[in-house]
Amino acid sequence: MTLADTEKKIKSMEIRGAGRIARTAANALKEHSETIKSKDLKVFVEEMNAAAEILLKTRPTAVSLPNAINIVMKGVREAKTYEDAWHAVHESADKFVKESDLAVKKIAEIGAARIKDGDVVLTHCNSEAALACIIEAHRQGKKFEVFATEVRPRNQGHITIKTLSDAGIKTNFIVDSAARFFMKKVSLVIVGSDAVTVNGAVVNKIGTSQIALCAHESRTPFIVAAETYKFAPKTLTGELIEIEERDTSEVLDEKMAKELSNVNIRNPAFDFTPSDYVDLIITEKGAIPPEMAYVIIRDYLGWNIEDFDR
Ligand code: RUB
Repeated sequence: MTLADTEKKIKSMEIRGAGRIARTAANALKEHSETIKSKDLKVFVEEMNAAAEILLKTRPTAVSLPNAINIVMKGVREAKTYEDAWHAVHESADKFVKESDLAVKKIAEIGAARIKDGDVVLTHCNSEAALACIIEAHRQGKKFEVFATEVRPRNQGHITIKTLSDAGIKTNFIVDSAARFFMKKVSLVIVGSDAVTVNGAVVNKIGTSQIALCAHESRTPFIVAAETYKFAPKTLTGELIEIEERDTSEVLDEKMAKELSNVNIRNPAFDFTPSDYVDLIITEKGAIPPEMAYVIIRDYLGWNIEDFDR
């Protein structure tokens, strides 16, 4: 796949979900390095930086994207020779993809342990990490059922119910606004994340925070499955996560929208769930309270305030 194809597929959401976006970007940088004809280090670094910039702009919210790009580009920017730079891209991209797959497997093991016989699990959107926990619990023979939301406007819930159904898991499909209606029946909410901030707030698909609020109201545990590369280093400086606002045509038919001259259509793709509504974040390093997000960013991802230009 060319860099332009990858850019298009991420922007159009043919490739979507924070983990997949990150792995695709790492692979895209590796593949792009093979198309660079020059063996001059400066030219190579410039062309790789340009590719990284293009990928960074594809979607603004999923922090896994800049984190993956930083991991792959670190060795390129530090290399003293063209050969070192070329090898750095290949090694770091392969390592990132491998570790990302392993992280999801580890999260699945830890998350599955939170699901017990008789549970009713609600999930929102289509998260590979959250679904991995549910599918692993089912593989272990636990008997439970799932509520999956529709996820307007892009209907990622359709992908979720197909995956759950194919896995043989009893699933109820509901519209997003029915989450509170059914929350009394739900014993556990599991969602994924596009970003976790230093204060433990979780950024995920629009509607997640409403579900968290309902779960809080009915004392239903709300857990988040998130690899450590979903944690956002730049929030150490107080910087906020940009919430992507997508095209209004996803929400309302363009013809109808044109007729409604007094109607302003809004389409934020993600929202923030404050740490108060999050019981646990399951990472590949273990299940942590959201208050430990700072520790993950500092001690595990290795970021300090000094790493940012002031
Ligand atoms: C996807 C979404 C997912 C997270 C986590 O949004 O909100 O819950 O990305 O997914 P979109 P994963 O469809 O707009 O990309 O666990 O697969 O990384």
